Amino acid sequence: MNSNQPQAQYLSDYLPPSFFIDSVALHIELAPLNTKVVARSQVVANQQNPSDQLVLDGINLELQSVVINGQQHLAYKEVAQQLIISDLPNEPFELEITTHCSPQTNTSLEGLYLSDGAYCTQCEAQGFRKITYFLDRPDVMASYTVTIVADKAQFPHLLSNGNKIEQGELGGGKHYAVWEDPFKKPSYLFALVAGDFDVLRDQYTTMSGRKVALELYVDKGNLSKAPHAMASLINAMKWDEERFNLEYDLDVYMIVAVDFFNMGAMENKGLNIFNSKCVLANEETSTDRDFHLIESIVGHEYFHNWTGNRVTCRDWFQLSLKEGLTVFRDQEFSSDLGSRALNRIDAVKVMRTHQFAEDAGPMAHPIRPEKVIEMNNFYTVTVYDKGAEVIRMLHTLLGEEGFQLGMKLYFERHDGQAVTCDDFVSAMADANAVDLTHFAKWYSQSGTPVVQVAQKYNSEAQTYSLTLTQVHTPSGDQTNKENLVIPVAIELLNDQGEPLSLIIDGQPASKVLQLSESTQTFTFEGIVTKPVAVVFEDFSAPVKVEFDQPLSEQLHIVKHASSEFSRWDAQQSALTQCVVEAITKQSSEPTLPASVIETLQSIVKSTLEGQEQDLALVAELLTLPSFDTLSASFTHIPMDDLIKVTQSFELQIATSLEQALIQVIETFVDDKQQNHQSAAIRALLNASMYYLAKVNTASDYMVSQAQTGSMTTALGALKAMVSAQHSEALVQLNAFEKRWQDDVLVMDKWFNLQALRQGDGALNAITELYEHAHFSWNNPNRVRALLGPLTMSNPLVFHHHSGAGYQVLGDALIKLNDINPQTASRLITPLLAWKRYDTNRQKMMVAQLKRLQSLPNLSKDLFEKVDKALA
Ligand code: B3K
Ligand code: ZN
Repeated sequence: MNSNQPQAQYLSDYLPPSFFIDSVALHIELAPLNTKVVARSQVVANQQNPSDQLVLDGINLELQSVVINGQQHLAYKEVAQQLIISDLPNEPFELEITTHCSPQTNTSLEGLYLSDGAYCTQCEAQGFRKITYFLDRPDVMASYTVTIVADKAQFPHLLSNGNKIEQGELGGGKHYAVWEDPFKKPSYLFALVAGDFDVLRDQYTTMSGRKVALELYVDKGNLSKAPHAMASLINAMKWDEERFNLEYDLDVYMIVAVDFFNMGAMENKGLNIFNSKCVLANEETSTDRDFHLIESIVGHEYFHNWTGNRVTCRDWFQLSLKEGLTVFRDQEFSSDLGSRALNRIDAVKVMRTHQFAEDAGPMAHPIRPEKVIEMNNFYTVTVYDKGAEVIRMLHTLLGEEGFQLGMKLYFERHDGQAVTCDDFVSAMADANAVDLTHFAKWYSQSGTPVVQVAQKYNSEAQTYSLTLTQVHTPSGDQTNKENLVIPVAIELLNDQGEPLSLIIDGQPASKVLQLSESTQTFTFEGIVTKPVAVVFEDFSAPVKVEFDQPLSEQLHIVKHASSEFSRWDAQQSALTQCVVEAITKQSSEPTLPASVIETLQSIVKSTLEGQEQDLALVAELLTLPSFDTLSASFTHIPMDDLIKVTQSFELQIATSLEQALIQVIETFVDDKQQNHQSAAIRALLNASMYYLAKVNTASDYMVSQAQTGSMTTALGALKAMVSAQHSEALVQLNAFEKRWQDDVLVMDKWFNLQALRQGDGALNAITELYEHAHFSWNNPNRVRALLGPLTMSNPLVFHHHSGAGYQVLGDALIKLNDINPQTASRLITPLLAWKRYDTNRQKMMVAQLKRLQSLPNLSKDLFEKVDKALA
């Protein structure tokens, strides 16, 4: 192997650190090109893994001096992103390192950088090493005292973790603040912010009566967009007390919104830093999705205070310890506050659209990865979302009470420690006196299991049997697979749609069957007529289900299942089955079966008659599975057929529902209020407009929504018009741009819509937007707003047989490789799946991957993915 190639790290090589840093005092003098950082650390040798050299991590730092116990120290060398210090004292010692760094030229947005003139940091996973030389690993936990010095007029707010213990004036217009964090933490939770902000203040009294100051820092002029995030924070604090008995622990909780940010947000202790897109909202400029997303991300970062910060990860392979668990917690938060069914639908869409694809491609990895080149590449849907599904399965198996007992024991054992996923599972097992050894294999096995379901009804014996078989195929990273413990929640419905009692061996049976062997049969007794089985109710395990269930049974579930989620799920599988059959049969005129159309019609009819409880669920029931979800049914994606069939089915639905949908838009009116009921109406109106645009009707209504509707319906109308290539689409897009040109976050929505344009010339029109005044290659929000939808949600243009779409992505990745490797690495995903396309497309996708591979300065981030994809 070429020695210049980035090296992989392995979970199996974990060793404890040779030294600990108990406390560190940072003195940081901010300057755009030359920030001075003095780090004074108290260093103690770790007798468990002794070494006579102290090896510190550091990237892009200019070293000024190394001082040990007050004496200049010269026994060190700087090599490839490390500082190796030798001739160390035998006793604990004080190490003072002075370095310079350059926030202004740091376009990676990792470490210390400038966002629109404000200093901010992003240290997870390994960004602290861009600020100072340090033991930048999560099992080194220190207490921090931070002094920040900056120009007072330009940077009136100087923030860091913990509590402010001092502040004052210095000469030359400068001032300083000193922050102390009483909780020991790993370096990835360090944060610093300096800038000029508007502040929204509030207060929260915790369950034990402590008062916590809440502060939300936003760019000047944005205060009107802060209240929703503040309300979400208060809801999250209250919810975590009520459901998990967890209370906040510092005197202040700060959130800062910045516009230049690689991800959604970051849970730094006491000082969360957020992408402005995930904080700022008001009723005029934001969609219902935005409001929901903000609530869930504010909750997520808050919940990390216990699951992540108080108990953190021993090493980065354990990332799911905090992320899977915290996603589970934020999903529960959103479900307790809003609609459980819709939250479940959202979560399952992420699994089926993105996670299954990841598990089927070259980046497949277990939720606890075993081999990593660039850690930032592992903040994945597998670690986060499949990780949350694994936690959810534990919850399903142990029940709420058992799960909470496990959480309690986990905190009793590990508060203040850096631990492993095994520690978490042990706490769950011990608190419930159960053996979870077999279950724990979910942490080490990648790939999506398939569960085959066979049903048999015996009318004489009045028994109904379900035979479940688990099948595991080798994934890109792992050939040997083992059987897993799979919870299979079921419901049996009679022909009236009523749920039946479950009796096995004469005893009432749990509705959660446990499949742990290769094949098991479960036989239910006292079943007088053949029932309809709802299997994997609420997606009780992250698996693909193969069940040759007749269409009529699936539609029976759509009508009658107790779980609203399962109604939607059955509808999705019925529609998927129709798409797959049309493609397999190669019908020249694919036709949706009449029974499917009738089911859709009856759903709209009962909606109009006021018999459907949740209109947002109706909107979901009317919508075809996404292109990516449908693609998951094929090993080789029949691109052109899939596009043809879905377009044809959408048109058939539109034609047959046209009159009913016109009635829908005439009956339901958007009152522009922020509550679930109003949001549900908007979801239904958007689903209706999407179909109506396909049959070129209700144009006036759509134009009026685009111009005067709420942000949700305006975007719904525009999306409907753009994807139907409606004659008014471009005129309305231009009008929208004029109206919102001063609001960057709304302009991102406009970029989203532009990226969905169809037809000849669409790709050119999209790339011309690189020159738009609002577009910037340095800002991940702008890049993602344009290239995200183009590459992920516009298959017709991106996968055009000319390969022009792939070329556009290749060009963008080459540019971003220099500017911001993390953003590049997120955008490359569609190219990684090249093996799933036809030979012509394969060749063109590979050509782009090879272009990247040949770059002399290919980042670790892209290297890891390109290398795996081409292996
Ligand atoms: N923990 C951060 C993500 C950090 C990503 C580093 N590339 C946000 C979150 O999951 O809450
Ligand atoms: Zn998280």
